[in-house]
Amino acid sequence: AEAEDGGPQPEKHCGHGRGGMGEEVKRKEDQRFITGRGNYVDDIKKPGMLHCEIVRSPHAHARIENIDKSRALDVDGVVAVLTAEDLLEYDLATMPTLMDDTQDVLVNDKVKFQSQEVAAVIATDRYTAKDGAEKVVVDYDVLDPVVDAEKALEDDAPLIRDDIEGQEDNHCLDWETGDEEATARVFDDAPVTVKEQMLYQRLHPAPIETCGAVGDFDPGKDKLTVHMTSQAPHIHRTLFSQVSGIPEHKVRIVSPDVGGGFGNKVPIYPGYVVAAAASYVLEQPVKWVEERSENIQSTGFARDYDMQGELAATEDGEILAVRTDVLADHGAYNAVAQPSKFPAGFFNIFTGSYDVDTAYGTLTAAYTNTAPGGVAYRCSFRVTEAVYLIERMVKVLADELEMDPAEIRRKNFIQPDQFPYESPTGWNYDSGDYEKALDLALEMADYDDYREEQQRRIEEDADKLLGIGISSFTEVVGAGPGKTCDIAGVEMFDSAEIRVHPTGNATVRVGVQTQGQGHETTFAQIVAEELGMDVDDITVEHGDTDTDPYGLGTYGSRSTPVAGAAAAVASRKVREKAKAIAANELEAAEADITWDRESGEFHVAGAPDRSISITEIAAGAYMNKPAGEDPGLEAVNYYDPPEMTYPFGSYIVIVEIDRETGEVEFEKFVAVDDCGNRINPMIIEGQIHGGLAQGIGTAMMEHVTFDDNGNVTGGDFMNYLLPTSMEIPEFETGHTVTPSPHHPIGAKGVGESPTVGSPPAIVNAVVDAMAHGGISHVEMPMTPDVVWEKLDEAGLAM
Ligand code: MCN
Ligand code: CUM
Repeated sequence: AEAEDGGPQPEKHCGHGRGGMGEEVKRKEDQRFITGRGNYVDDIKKPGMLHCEIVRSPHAHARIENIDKSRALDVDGVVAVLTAEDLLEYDLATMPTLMDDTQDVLVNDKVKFQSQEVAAVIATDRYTAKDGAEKVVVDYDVLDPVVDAEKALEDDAPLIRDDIEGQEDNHCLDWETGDEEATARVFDDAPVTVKEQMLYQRLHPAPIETCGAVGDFDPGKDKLTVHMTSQAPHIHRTLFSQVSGIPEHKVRIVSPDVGGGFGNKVPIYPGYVVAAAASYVLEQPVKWVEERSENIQSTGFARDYDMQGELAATEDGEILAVRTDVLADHGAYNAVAQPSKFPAGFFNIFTGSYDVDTAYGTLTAAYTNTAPGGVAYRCSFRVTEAVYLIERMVKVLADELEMDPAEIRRKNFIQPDQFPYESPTGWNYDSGDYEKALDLALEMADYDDYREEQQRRIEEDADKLLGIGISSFTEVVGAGPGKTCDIAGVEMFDSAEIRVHPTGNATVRVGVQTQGQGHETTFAQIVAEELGMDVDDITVEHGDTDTDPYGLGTYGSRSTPVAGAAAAVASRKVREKAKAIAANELEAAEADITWDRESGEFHVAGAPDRSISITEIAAGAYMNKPAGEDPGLEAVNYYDPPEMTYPFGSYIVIVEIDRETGEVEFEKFVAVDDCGNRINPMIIEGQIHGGLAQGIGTAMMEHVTFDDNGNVTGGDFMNYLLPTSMEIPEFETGHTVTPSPHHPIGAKGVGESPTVGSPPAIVNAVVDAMAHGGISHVEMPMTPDVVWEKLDEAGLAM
């Protein structure tokens, strides 16, 4: 799919003032967002619309003995109370998860986590629905819960999944990758080995907008429309159709403006199904929107990987092998949202940016009495965990060998001429120049000066310690290809459709769905670049399965690598057709017509003054088409990527630690990213700032916790702490450009890089400050009390 002119060149701002690739076009969508004119699910109002409130279990593990609806039904304005029994009639009591498990829509027999959905109250307004929900009487036989993955696998642990035939314990799945024997041999013979245990704690994506849906069954048309907070409307339509038995062309999913997704809006939740089912049963629209605590307590969480990392190395710091063993908490169901053939997501790339020949990884996952999930939150399907593991381990090794952590990275990096590079777990990295990114970051961070300052403070026994942390991460984004990546059997491709209208402007429809990433701007920029049009003459639409081409949705930073490629290829198809019309209009032979990227016009070879733009050609396509050509000027492309893309970066974090309080302050925060050719540098910068803030939240504050009775103790914003502008330092961002060789415009994804790359840099910085006291690891979130205990352990507390 190479353009005849080779496509945009790296680092060349080739927007030519029309808002194409590389220009800092202001986000088109922001006008409506900042003037309060966005249209979110909760803004949708339909005549006769009813409201749904879900009754949730206060217990983490309990058998339901009886549900008494009568008092709720007595409440004025309550229209219906639905339980599993009612849904069974329609075969809707359970739903498949994205990993082929079966989850109760409403609990049929046994509650498996606190806040699980037990009944739904439908009423004329939300307050009445809530009043009704309080009057549903549920008798529970409370059982012992287990909320810890390790305890869940002990012999005497209560069995959670007695609904699965033959299931005798809480074991969910095993996974392995790499070569066990070869790795063991290297470890046996290695001059140096290091080992560390680290928990990547349970997080929640916590988007500003919680999840919600408006189900609207139209008996006249026999059609179900569901407006819902969805990162993947098309696959959700397919699943809705499969579960409900309503033919797919009679189901329409609309994802309107979405107030942040971060992975939280990839799975299907019981609330969506209940709203749709209730509207089907009652033949009236039904809205369900969850509250904050419902969102944190019941929808897809992130991480919860307890990882052991090991490195084998030479005395001078050459890494010989990587080994890891993970205990994963999957919650009550296996509801991880990731390509179905990858039970541990893309954790496979745990050898990171380093040229290591030998590696082996194993994972055991357990069921616990906690909400199901395990993917979301800017993670590229477990790459976050993989990057944390390897970047932490490299620091551990550097400290063991008393080597500079920048130096040890440089020594082990995969070199630019080694790409395409196959990792020891069989993954093919497309391109990279890791040393260049690290060097730029070191320079921006005044690395050497800070190292001296750090030493000075140690010698002077200063009140505040200085720590310098590095992370040189490699990401993998842009799933498919379809042959290896699928969601519920549907291959992971993506799509774009372009229609150039008679008056010379265009509508572009894509199979992905923005939640704040600025797609209405950046997809228009790709098309503007490829067709020489002005970005303002292009409208991007998405999120409506009735009109958009099928696509797999936005997550895993796949929109640019996959749908972005589709937009470029579709543009080139339009250009191909436009060429014939240009020849006709310019009264020249088609063979003499060339495309000039600079002017964005077709030219007649040898006659530079004879040129024509797509805008002018559009009229010709409808009003003066050449003989033998079909009318119209449009194209569609379904793009199955040949490979994923591997963005990377180097982050350097410098912290000050107060020896009296354990408080950590950011002195400097440098982020150098490489996402190949850049579409909109300003949007990239915004993505990086947001992602770094979330990385800080991860490292310093966020943790979904439980008590022994299975109560969620970190289930609201009083207890689940998100960083605000007060906790976020100034970021210094930089970039290098290493284009993806297989992507039509050389672009890689970037949306998740900052959240993937920053937590290990932050932890490495805090560890670095205390390394002279013998500290090799600090668990996240690194709240002041956690840090102070480590200071105390190292004899550094004051
Ligand atoms: N971009 C660019 N040039 C590149 C790469 C990307 O200009 N070389 C632009 C894109 O055109 C797009 C944005 O950067 O406008 C992010 O692109 P990409 O990396 O392809 O990621 P996606 O669009 O697929 O977004 C998904 C990613 C994920 S998985 C999470 S989680 C996340 C994130 O984006 N959720 C977000 N960023 C978010 N930002 C906001 N505001 N809200 C969310 O919910
Ligand atoms: Cu992994 S969070 Mo994003 O993929 O939607």
